[in-house]
Amino acid sequence: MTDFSAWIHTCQTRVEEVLAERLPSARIAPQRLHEAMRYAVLGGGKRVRPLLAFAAADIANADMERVQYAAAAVELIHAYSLVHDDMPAMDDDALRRGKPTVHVEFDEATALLVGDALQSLAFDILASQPLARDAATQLSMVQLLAQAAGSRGMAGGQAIDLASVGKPLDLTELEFMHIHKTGALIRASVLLGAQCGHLTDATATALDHYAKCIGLAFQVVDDVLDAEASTATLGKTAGKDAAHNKPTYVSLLGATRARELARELRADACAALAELGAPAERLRQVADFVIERTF
Ligand code: GRG
Repeated sequence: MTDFSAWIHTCQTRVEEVLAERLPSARIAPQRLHEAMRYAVLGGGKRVRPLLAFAAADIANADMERVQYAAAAVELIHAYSLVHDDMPAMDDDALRRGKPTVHVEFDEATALLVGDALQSLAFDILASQPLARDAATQLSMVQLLAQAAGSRGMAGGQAIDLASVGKPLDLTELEFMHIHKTGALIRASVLLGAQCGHLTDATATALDHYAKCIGLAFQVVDDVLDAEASTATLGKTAGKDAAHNKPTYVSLLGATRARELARELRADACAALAELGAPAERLRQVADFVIERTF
């Protein structure tokens, strides 16, 4: 095991433990809702957003005992978005993280409530213990996550996505959509991890640039994988973008150019870290992980 894969394993285990502990037990009423919440969140996913939060924490000398809660909060928002996105009114998918989606395994009403309750739990966790050096910073962290998830962030990006099926978006419009739908939460993951420690304005600006580039690169790679990887490898239905005539980086640029673009975005992201030296090494490694992933 390389040092990086050991680190990934440690971070994934840590966030899994926090999530397992903070998600209500399936033995507590309402049992079925709690069971479905745990089903949606535990034991699956790459945990990319928590990895970004942990990696950014290195820059700010943040205590892992604190960062783990910021990491869990972003993962809960992400999990909620996947549950809702898979529902018939949105992407209508039956497979997620290698198992039936929540509305298939349970029912649609439960899936709606799972998403709602996961979102609330994310903010409960972010607000319920000291994470930042002072209360004002912590309040700004709550606001950062709220804005990233809201109508001018992820939910807004999803609205644009739903409205653009079958429409010929150009690259600028596609980028605008993904900056919101995928990029906003990825940016929040990086900034929240770092805000658990001490940050100068210059470092925050560098991290913001890194996060924006990685958020977009993540989506470019997602588009390539949807076109090229198998359902078994992805654990979700492959080839959906083309089947639904969705504009993607692959449909606009072709897979080869899309892969090049992802690497250019990684280079741009890492250039932003140049001044930060050795503590930025994990962020460079996570950038490689995001770009080179196969699922
Ligand atoms: C329903 C408000 C609302 C938003 C949904 C994020 C999103 C918006 C929809 C997910 C659909 C999708 C496939 C988006 C592309 C990028 C993405 C978020 C992929 C899934 O994330 P991964 O690869 O998943 O990090 P795992 O399962 O590894 O956590």
